[in-house]
Amino acid sequence: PKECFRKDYKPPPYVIDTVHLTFLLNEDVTRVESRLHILPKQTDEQRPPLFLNGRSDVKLVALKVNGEVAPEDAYEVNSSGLTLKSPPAGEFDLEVHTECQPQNNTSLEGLYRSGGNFCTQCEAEGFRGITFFQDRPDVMATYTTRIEADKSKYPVLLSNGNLVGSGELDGGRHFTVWEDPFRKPCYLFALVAGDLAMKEDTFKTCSGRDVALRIFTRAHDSGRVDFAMQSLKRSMKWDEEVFGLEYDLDLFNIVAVDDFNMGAMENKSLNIFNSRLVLATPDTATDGDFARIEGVVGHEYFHNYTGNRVTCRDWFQLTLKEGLTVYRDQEFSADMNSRPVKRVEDVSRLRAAQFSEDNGPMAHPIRPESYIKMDNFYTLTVYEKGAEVVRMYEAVLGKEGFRKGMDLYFQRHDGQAVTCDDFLAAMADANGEDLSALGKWYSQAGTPRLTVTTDYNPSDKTYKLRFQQATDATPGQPEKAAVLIPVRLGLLAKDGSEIPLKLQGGADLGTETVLRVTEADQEFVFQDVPEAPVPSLLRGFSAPVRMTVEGQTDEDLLHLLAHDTDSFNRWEAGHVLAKKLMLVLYSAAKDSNEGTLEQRLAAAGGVKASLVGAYRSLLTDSRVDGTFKAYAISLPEMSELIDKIPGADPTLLHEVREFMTRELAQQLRSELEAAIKENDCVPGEAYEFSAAACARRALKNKALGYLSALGEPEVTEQLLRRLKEATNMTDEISALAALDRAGARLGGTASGVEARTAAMDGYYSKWEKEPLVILKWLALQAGSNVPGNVAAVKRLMSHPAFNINNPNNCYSLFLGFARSPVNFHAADGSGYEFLGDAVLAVDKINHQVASRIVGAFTTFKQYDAERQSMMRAQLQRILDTQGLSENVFEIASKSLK
Ligand code: BAL
Ligand code: ZN
Repeated sequence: PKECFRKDYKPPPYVIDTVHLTFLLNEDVTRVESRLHILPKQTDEQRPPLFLNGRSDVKLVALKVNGEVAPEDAYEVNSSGLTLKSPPAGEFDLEVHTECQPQNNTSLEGLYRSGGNFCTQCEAEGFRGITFFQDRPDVMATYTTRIEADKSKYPVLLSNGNLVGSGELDGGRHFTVWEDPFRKPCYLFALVAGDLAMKEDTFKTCSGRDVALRIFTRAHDSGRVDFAMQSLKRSMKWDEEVFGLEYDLDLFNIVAVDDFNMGAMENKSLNIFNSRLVLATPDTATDGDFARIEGVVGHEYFHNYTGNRVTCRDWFQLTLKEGLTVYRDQEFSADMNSRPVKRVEDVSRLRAAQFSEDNGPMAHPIRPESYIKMDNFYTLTVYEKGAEVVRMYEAVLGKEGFRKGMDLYFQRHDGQAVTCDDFLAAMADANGEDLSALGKWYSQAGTPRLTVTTDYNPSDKTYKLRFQQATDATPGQPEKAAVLIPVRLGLLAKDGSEIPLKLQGGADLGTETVLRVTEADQEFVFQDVPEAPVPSLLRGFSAPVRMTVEGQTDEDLLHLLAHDTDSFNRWEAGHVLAKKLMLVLYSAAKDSNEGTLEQRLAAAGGVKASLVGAYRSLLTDSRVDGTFKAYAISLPEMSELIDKIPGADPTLLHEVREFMTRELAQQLRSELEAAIKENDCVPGEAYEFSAAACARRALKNKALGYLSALGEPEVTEQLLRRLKEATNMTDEISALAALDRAGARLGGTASGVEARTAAMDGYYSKWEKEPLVILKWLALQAGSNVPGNVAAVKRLMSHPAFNINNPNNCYSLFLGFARSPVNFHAADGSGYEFLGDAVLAVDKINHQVASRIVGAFTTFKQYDAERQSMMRAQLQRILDTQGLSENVFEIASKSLK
């Protein structure tokens, strides 16, 4: 396979100015006629051949140059594209007629079928699966699209832009014509044809224009789009208010499809969504689902400017649009709901998953240097770390400075395909700042470690903070430079108040400031500090680093937990406290073989009174939001700790976590029961997706989750009753998950296991006609820690509810399974073998989905020697398989390097 490098970028030799597409959609063979008006960039003498990317399942049936059929020796076609050897002088028209069979396209890239309808997915390089084209984002053209199809089967025919024509054709067929006035790269092209129901609304923009908003679904789903529609309207308003960005066409369409590799796609004015991110009613979707729908609807809408109007020059720049748009959707969700909760969620996700990506064989900078398959770089690093990098501009420049930078970015680059450097330059120039130190975040992989030492001098009342930063080597990058780390901070006095900040020889800074740490080793000295403070550092997680504060005591953490004005750092203090204890208990469990695990952990001191006390005070603090409380009493995820445990045993770590959960449940029982009572549903109460209502459900269900870990029959009975009586999916699935946990706790004993089985069966009978609801059931069973569950998961593969061709099914079952520390990491290797088989089976159908599954093996270096070798063996087995896709090859081969 060929690797592409960022350093090899060359501008396209030809400009495609206009594209006229005609789709003749049929059940067997679909014909695509493309007419391109092409402008050369060089003089006629220097004209190079014109290469258009293609794919082997797209068959060329005719090629015309300036209206004349091209002789066969004028061009060459192979599996990667078409070369026109000597393009004519000056501007010219090229007509490319092709045939394809969307009904056989299981890759779900290019033109394919889902649920009997036609749809497309072109990002990153799917357009070449529709027709031969310069398939790269810096070729921006205007598109006119005519679609012809059978009218009864496909009454709805959609593409980008405005509808400019429609009519009847012979043989029961009809057509529509769409014109998109905005230049766009081909990855933003979209087409949908199908029998779809439509819900319509309007949005009046800030300049008074009415925009028609339409959401298309299959008929039986049309009652589930109200929330997505409201989210869209809120997004449109928010972008006007916060960034001054007004929607630019009179129509905005969203189509929900069941078979979709990604979450959603921002095609110009015709967003296509995975149905799980559009359809929601309280009985079928959880609070988490509602929040994700709001965030993703916002995300795709925000791309209209950050991605579509200003796009990427090449795919190495993907974070330019994705990091920025994730930052924008995070801010939107924070403004719509609880800002502190949103920040805790985003940071938790980053640390649980992106940090391990940054620490593994696929580590790459947010702007990668090379790829074999671009699809493999739609990663947490490009998206989530990319968003953190954007957030650092905000930390350094302030909200106003950030907005000035955004304004200049659009002013300079509207209608262009640009680079991350252009973004940095706009931010810097708009603020008259040298931001070159931020530039290193684009080119350097790995998570910097920031070590902080503090020193208070009572005699001269100075307080010294020393920051040392280092980044571990990552594949291909042995040496690392220091990066700019904005450290937002405050200093707390003994009474919990904030100490005014003044750097030596500097101005008063109020009670919070952002220090710019740029050196490998750097000191800052504050003056007039009346007493030894407790520092509150990296407030709001102002940089994506792993921070260690030397000498930080449990008392310091409890002080921050009680008094910090920064809610993120309050949460963080409890989190650090729990992490420290979990590591101590893990070592105790690992280092001794005497007695049962329970006895060893108890002998090591069990769960410390300080943590119990901290959680108790949080639970009973009436000022704290319920969702925030639920997060604050959540023990750290395994993936967050594993970095600190060389050669970790994931199953043992899981057992330690379960032990801590049980201990906390026992010791906090009365507080947990009170939280359930106080936050329980009021009979007859209607579901509401509001921060307050979500907070009540979150805390109640967290408390129930804790109690379920005890595996007591009374709790199980209560959960069964709750499962039956639940009036919304949040409560229903929480009860089911808690029953699963209780079942796992009880291992082979009858009551818990029976209750779990009965609950799973009951849920299936209730929801078997609702594929999205069944996804949760698949994921719960697949991810269960009931010992020996791999056999049950294998059986699920032949359950009528499971369809291996559907990405959501694969994500629920296979990625769900990979989340089980007990079964994926089973000591006998059965879990690894099962997942290896899954990768190979799925790779025959859908390369992108297979490469996401193989990703589960890339963390092998974190585990003990036996598991490492078994995981490596699976990667090797996969790599040795004939006919492997480039997608899976890239991940497996880079992992084994
Ligand atoms: N552009 C791919 C889907 C998304 O990030 O919105
Ligand atoms: Zn995006």
